[in-house]
Amino acid sequence: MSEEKNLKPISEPLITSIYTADPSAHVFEGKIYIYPSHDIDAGLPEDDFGGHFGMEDYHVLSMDSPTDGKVTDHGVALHVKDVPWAERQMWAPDAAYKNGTYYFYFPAKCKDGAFRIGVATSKNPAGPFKAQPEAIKGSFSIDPCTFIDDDGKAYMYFGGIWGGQLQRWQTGKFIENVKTQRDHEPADDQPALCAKVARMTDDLLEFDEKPRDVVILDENGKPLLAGDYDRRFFEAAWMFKRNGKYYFTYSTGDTHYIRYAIGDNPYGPFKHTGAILNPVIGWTSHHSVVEFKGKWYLYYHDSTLSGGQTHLRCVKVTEIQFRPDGTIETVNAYK
Ligand code: FUB
Repeated sequence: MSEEKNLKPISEPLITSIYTADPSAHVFEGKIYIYPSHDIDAGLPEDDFGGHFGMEDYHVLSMDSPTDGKVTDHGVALHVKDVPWAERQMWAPDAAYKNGTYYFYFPAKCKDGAFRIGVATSKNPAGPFKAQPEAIKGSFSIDPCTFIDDDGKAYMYFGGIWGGQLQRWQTGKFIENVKTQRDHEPADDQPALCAKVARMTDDLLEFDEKPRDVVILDENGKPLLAGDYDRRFFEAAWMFKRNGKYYFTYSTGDTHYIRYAIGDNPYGPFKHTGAILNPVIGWTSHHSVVEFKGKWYLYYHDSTLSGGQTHLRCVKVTEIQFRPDGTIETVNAYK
């Protein structure tokens, strides 16, 4: 990312008192609430499996407006010690609202070394949240995104490859012993691993069906291949709907793009359309897209606040523009 380092960021960190990442933004009670990861230096060595991302808790942030620069940090909303099933690594979360309750979704590693996804609830969008005693049954991997469609049906999109372990669940059972994070990844000429989607139960606490593949098609209508590193799904699923179209958005991980693919229903398939965000300073890229008062905003992170350290990131926001055909103008985070 040396080129980006010589340029000026288009946005400043929303908050500098703590490191934050993976911002999931929602409009609740007329404000923007942001549900980020809370990055810390846990003193863990960088390894092949993302062990250096040793996060222990979550803070919720809020803003009256995405552009006024005033951010409230509501403090600790959930700590790993208060989650009976989780042991470590509180990674990228999301939130949803239904019938007077706020739902907070988060991945964490269990004692067996597998990531699972949990849910915690509160009457307040800023928490504190009380965790359910068990992880969501049938959940695995990382990066939950919960999307509630106009008909009230809710869906969870999730998954991440390499350190996110998606490749270790292809048989439906967790493969425990691997030598590298890429063991069990498909060959380059095979279809890429897909994010997963499952409809949620009415109470938003469990999956209501077995998770299905989120298939992303190329320009010829063929599923993207595992070797299509610039476009294939890696992690950071985020779904939004605009003008009746479903936008499945995600990070390409090791090639550092945030991309989008458009479909006609929540399950897809989705046709790869383009990039929302070009690579940022830092290794990971993770985002959300939200509409506020008729404008659309991209919440994202980079590692500028820590001078480029992979695991110490800061969340930012910028407005995005849609063209008349529904495509998105790609954001360069530095100019
Ligand atoms: O924050 C830890 C992990 O890094 C997230 O779960 C991924 O999406 C990546 O941003």
